[in-house]
Amino acid sequence: MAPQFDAIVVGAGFGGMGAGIELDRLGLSNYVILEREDDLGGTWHVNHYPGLAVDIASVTYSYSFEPNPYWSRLFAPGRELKRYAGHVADKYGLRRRMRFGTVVDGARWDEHAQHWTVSLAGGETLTGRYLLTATGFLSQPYTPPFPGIDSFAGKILHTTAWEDDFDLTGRKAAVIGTGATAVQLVPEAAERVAELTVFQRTPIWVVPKVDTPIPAPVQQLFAKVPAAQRAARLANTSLLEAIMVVGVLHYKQAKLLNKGAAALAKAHLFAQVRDKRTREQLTPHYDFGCKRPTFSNRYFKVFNQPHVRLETNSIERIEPDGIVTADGHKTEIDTLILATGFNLWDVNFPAVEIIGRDGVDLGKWWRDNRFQAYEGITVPKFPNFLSLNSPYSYSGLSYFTTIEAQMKHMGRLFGEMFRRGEQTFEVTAAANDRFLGEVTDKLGDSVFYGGDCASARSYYFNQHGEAALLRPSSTVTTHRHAVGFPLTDYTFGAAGMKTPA
Ligand code: NA7
Repeated sequence: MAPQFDAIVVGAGFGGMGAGIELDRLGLSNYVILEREDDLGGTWHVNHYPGLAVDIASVTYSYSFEPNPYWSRLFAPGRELKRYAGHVADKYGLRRRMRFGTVVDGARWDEHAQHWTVSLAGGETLTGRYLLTATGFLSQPYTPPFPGIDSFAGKILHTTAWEDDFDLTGRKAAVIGTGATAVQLVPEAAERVAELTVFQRTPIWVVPKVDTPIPAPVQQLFAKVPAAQRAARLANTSLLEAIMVVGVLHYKQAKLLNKGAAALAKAHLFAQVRDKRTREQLTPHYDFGCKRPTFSNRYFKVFNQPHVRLETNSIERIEPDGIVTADGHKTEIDTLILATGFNLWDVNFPAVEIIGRDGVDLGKWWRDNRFQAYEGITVPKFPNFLSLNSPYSYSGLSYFTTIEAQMKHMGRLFGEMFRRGEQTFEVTAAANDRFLGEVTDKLGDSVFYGGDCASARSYYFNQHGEAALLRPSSTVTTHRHAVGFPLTDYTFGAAGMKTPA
């Protein structure tokens, strides 16, 4: 029996939208994009806390084939990213394929019918020949189980569930967490509240942000002469690439560049914070790049203000009117802001239950073996399945580098399958093992293994201490592989797959 859809895509963020555009290009136009939220845009729909902006320059953080000449700043505010997502969805006819408020419970490969059966919360099931999960890396918000948090009598806000009409004016607030989100939010919150305490467990490397408005004449130039924006993109992407490839992935060969980045961040801190003890507390004791560094010209300065305090003692419990730290001190608050990030490794790989051939459960398999995916996109025993947010898939600093490489991988894979007149594909175990071996070897040169990451508490590392998120390749190499991987790395079939070698 034919499945209802050519393909089922899970997630209507930039990854899922890229997949939809590629499916159309391949002629697989009968697809549906399932989204648990009430609108498209993924991260840029869910997050709308004050100060939200992209932290990769906007000329690079966008689809290369759909440049937006009208970014208002070098680093566009979050609402412009959300608007851009809406523009892309309309232009490429994606919105009519999207089903919002649709929570996927799980997906199971039907060996007999050679298609995927996707179960939705509420009991409905859908069938699709191909399954593509684009559920993001940072999509499962994390609230630490602080003792007493349920007893808190004031307002609790997680940064992923911001209430736009909640007024911070005059509040006695705490922000827990000092990741990239807090670095954006804290200066905004400090402007409004009466008192602010920032609870830091691990300091973050922060370098100066070279950010300016993009004047209207430049926007018009980008609109009239797309080559000008392409040149700006190339220049920015090359810079990011140098930082990533040389400073992070080739740490062993280029320690000096890595140390230079740390020195820049330290000089920035020295220039911005007057109090020596506060400076010491804000200084990381792990190498630059072990966890996601960020940019800001406003974050450090906040700690000079008399109504802002940095708290570095660990949180022991939360009471109805405050937070008690391990030294016994209680900070009285009426507003608790959780900038505590996301859970990647326990609940996000994969974000929904995926059962492949022979009843193999992807999450269990990853946890019992190692987190792995061939070219960061396919997994043995999971026919006709593309996992777009896989271990070792993230390449380059801009997520669009990864998205577009994966679109190219899809193009080559489906192109070959069609050429053979087949309908199913599965990566071989041998190809998967080879890829895992290669990335493991190459990561030996990276700051993750060569540097000192002991105190970083970085989400790049999984529960086994493996840095299994980033692909240790340059953007150029990743894209070359996407259009040139050996076709023999896959087996193809019509009905009734053969077990791959
Ligand atoms: P992150 O980078 O995961 O940051 C979460 C922060 O919350 C981080 O400072 C954590 O400290 C802190 N945290 C988490 N649990 C606790 C507990 N139990 N006690 C104290 N502090 C805690 O998430 P973000 O939202 O800031 O950024 C996510 C990405 O968005 C970012 O990397 C960019 O790519 C954009 P820790 O460091 O674990 O000690």
